[in-house]
Amino acid sequence: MAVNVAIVGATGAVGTEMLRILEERNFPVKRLTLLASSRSAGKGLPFKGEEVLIEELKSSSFGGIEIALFSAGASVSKEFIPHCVRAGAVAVDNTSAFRMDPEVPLVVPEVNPEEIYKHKGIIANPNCSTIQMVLVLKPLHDAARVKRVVVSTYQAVSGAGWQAVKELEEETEAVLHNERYKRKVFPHQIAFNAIPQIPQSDAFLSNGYTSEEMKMINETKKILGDQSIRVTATTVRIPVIRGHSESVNMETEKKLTAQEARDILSRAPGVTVIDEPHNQLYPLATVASGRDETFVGRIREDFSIPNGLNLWIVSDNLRKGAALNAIQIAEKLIKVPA
Ligand code: NAP
Ligand code: 3JN
Repeated sequence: MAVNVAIVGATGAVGTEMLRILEERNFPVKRLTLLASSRSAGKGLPFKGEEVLIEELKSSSFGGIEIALFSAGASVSKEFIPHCVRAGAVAVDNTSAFRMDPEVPLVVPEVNPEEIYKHKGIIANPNCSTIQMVLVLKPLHDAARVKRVVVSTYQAVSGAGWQAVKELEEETEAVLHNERYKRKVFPHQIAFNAIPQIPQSDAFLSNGYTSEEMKMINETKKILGDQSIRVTATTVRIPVIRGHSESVNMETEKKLTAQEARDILSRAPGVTVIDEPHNQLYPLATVASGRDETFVGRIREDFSIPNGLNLWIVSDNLRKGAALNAIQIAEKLIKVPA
């Protein structure tokens, strides 16, 4: 059954990826509406060989829309999703606006698909760093109950939007040519650097964490349906364009050997194990970029505690971390087999 689909934030890093994935997966689109700010209204974007005109987002934009994919920031979602839901559409929201609302399912389709059907008009897509981590944690949690997670991220600049990608490219050129560069996005030089502050624009919270770190902590517990899991996170921006990497240390109730974890993960949906360190094979951002799977490797026992594992997890932040996950939710919503 074909449906009327809208993309809100269609010109953005996530929005353009949504457009590409709808086409790639041949999602049954009856009518496609592309919405963005007044800056983009009147321009066009290609979809299935045709140019689709971009319209300015308004409260009246949702007539006849059945599924709206939101990716224009949390404040836009807070303002416009109520209009969208009143017009009878289901909003799949890529922003943090409703993620922790107890009435709103927070979904990774391979992990908690049953939540999709409990929606009351809004389904939230988790943060990119959370999605790739819970895909790997879920089967290990089912097998051995995860008690504690310590995660450090190495996040690509595309997670901060197009302007951030442009800044990395331009600043890299400037540094290499010993020229001055006026930054607009990051608080420090991102070229040849690592910045332990995500998002770059937010103040640190009173507990010393960033909002990205607290998103990972709170969203993981909600998606796994277990508030008792202890999670701590440090999120870091690195000069990579695409593909978030994560070092995850976890403690389980039941002992899992590295080989048992490898076997479990090799059967996990959406996960691909690359773990041949002696052949220098492990997940890399360059390998994950443009791919749908989440890659895991460097699987080894943490010998400093009785039941510990270390893992290295890499995924394309714009695909599984955002656009693909949202479209997989929409597919399940209209019951299209993936
Ligand atoms: P981006 O490249 O900066 O694009 C922003 C998009 O939002 C553009 O299409 C922009 O339209 C549109 N927009 C901005 N203000 C608007 C307004 N007032 N009304 C209508 N449209 C407006 O950013 P991005 O990386 O795609 O991210 C967009 C949002 O997606 C983020 O703010 C975040 O909430 C969410 N996101 C989620 C994840 C995740 O982890 N799941 C990852 C990245 C982003 P114009 O081109 O017309 O300005
Ligand atoms: O920085 C990244 O790598 C991911 C960024 C996600 C993001 C950026 C701006 C606003 C979000 C998000 O998805 O949590 C938001 C937001 O919606 O609050």
